[in-house]
Amino acid sequence: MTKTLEEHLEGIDSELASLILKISSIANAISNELPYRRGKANTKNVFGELQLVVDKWADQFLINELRKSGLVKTVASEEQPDLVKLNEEGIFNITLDPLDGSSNIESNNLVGTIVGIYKKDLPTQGKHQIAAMYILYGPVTTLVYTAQNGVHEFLHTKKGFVFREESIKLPEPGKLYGIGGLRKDWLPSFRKYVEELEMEGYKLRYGGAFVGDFNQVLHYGGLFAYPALTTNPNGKLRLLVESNPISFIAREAEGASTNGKCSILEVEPEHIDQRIPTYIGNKNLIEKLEKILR
Ligand code: AFP
Repeated sequence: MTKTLEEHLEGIDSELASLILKISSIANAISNELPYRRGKANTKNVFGELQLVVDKWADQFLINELRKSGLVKTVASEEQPDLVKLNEEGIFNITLDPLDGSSNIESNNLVGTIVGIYKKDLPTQGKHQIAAMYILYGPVTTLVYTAQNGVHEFLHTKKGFVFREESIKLPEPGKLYGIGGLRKDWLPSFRKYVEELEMEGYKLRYGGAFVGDFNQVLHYGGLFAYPALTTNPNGKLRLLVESNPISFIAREAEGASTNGKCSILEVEPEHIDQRIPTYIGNKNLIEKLEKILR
């Protein structure tokens, strides 16, 4: 019989397992609301981006449910200007991108939820995560998690999340690349590197939701980047809520990440809304890229 997420989590710390299960149950509720919570909220987040009704709702819903769980001390969310304190006795500190890629809602492309889990106080380096996960609301809702026990994927079915693949590793050689920002704004050295990837047969696939674009790299191998731009040296992605959890999952899947100089997981955050140039993928591709960008 196929294992459920709950059964798969039996081997890990019971409080961490409860937290991952709690987040998985919330994800289902979010996916159910996507057809109904449409339109713009006429407010901006701390990054100056217009929020959607569904961004704000998902953020509040997740925070309220995490508060009720009693397991979480503090949350850093993409939709909140400051750290949100939940329970003084909570064990975990969480980073949250409640609805990554929400501008994809209009065109019914992929969106997801990204979570980083820490015991240390936030903000701190991504290497201090004890677990990370994402949920992808695609044709099938899937959940990917690591609790430093490999990277595992589950499919949402009538029985809840059921096991799909264990100990996923980025396939070698990779097949795909997906890169954000305008090509004219990429650094010339990076543009040349991408041209070489194309010559080697890597195919472009870019969907505009980090969680979906990374999920392709996880399954087919290759490179995802939201690079440093001549117009914006820090790129677009948020270190705490986006780049760190995905870098942590990539490392567990035998991939790597860099900001151009070092692993993203080593970067000491200076503030919670810090952006970072983000390059994630197969180790050999990241090593080659670092040599070019350093
Ligand atoms: P939204 O949540 O505003 O859609 O942004 C998503 C995101 O932060 C990340 O998920 C994507 O990789 C990136 O932005 C896409 O940015 P572009 O729209 O510039 O391609």
